Amino acid sequence: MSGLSAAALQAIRADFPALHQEVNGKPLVYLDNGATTQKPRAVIDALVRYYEHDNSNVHRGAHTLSDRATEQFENARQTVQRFINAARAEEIIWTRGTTESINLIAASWGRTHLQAGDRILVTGMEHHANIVPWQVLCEQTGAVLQPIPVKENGELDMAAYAELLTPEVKLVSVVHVSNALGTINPVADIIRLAHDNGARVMIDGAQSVAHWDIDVQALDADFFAFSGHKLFGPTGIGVLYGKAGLLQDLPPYQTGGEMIEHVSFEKTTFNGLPYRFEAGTPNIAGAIGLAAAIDYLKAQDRVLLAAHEDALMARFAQRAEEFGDLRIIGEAAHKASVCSFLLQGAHPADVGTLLDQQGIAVRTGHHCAMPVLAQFGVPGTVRASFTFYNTLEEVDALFKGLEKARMFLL
Ligand code: C6P
Repeated sequence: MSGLSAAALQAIRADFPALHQEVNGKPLVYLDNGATTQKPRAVIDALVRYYEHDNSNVHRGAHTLSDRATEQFENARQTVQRFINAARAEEIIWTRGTTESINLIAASWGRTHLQAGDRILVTGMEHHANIVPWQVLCEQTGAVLQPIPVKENGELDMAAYAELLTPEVKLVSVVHVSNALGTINPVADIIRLAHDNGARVMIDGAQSVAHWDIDVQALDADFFAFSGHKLFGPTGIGVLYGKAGLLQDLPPYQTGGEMIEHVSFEKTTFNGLPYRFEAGTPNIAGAIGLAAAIDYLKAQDRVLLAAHEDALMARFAQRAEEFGDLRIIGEAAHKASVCSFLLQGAHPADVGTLLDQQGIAVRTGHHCAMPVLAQFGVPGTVRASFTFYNTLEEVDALFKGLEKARMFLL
C-alpha cells in the first residue's frame, strides 16, 4: 500500500517544476533528496514575490517595504516555531543551515560550558558537520570527543551508550537520521538518558525534518538543527532551535549589526533572543521561502507521505534482493528514505556516472561521513535518497539503470 493514490502523487509532482525535464535525453529520475530537495512552485513563487514586491532590509527602515519584509521575516520565524512546536518564537535562530547551527552551539555554548576533562558524545555515524566543530572545541577546551559505537547492521549500540554516559559527559550530539546509512536513531531515549545523566543534547535533524513532524518539546531536545534546502526550501537558510533558558545566557556567536542593543567605543551591550545570534543582514528571502515550504508541507497529509516513502523503501529492498550483486550499507530495522549500497566489483563513482547518463541522479562518495564508511571498510557508496514525490516506477528505473551498469562494468 503506497499511501498515496496515483492521482495524488501526480498532483504533487506537478508542484515541482524541476522534476519535469530530460537529463541526457532521458526523463529525470531525481534520487538525491538527501543532498538537497527540489522546490515546489509555492516556494519559487514566494521568492519571486518577495524580490519583485517587498525586497528591503529588516528591522531597520522606517518605510513600507522594510515593514513588509520585517513582517514576513518574523512570520516565517513563527511558522518554524509552530512547525517544530517550539515554546517561543525567540527560540528559533536563523542560520545558514545545519552546519552553522552546530558551529554556533559549539562556539557559544561549548566554549562557556566545557573544560578540560569533560566529554562530548556523538555517534559513530555522524556527518562531518557534527564531528569537526566538536573536535575543534575539544582542542580549545581540553574536552574529549567520544563516538558511541555503531553495530554491524547500522544501528546505534544503545548498551554502549548507556555505559559511556558518565558524569564527565556534558553534551550528547546525535544525528536523528544518518545520511550515509538511513538509520533512524532513537533520539527520545537518547535524550532521556542524557538528561538523567545531567548532559545537554543537540539533535542534528538535517535528514529527519523532511520525513515526519518534529516536536522539540515532546522530545525535550535542548538544541535542534536543520537546513531549509533539505526541506523543500531555499539553500543558505537553516534553523537552530534552542531552549530559551539555555540560549539567553550564551555569548554571541558572531558580532556586528543587528545583534547589539547599544554600541559605544567603551562598551557594547547585546540584543536579546533571537537577534543576539543573528549578526548582519539575514537571508530574508531564504526565511520567507522556507516558511512557504513548511506551509506547503503542512497542507499535505504527512502521514500519507511517510507511508508512500515507506513503500518506496520496500520497493527498493525487494528490487535489491531480486537484483543480487548489491552490498547494502546500513540495514537498521528503522530506516528513513536513504539507501546506500555498492554494486559489487564496481566503483561507486563509475556507477553514478552510468546512472547519470540514464537521467538518474544519485549521490556517490563518502557523503561527508568518512568515519562510518571506514567502519564498514568502504571508501564510498552509491546513495539513492527518496522523498514523497518519487514514484515506485522511479525505483524500478534505478534498477534498470543498475542492470545496465552491471552489464557495462562487471
Ligand atoms: N548532508 C548529504 O548529501 P548543511 O550542508 O549544513 O545543509 O547540512 C549538513 C548536514 C548535517 N547533518 C547531516 C545528517 C547531513 O546529511 C548534512 C548534509 C548532505 O548527505 C550534504 S553533505
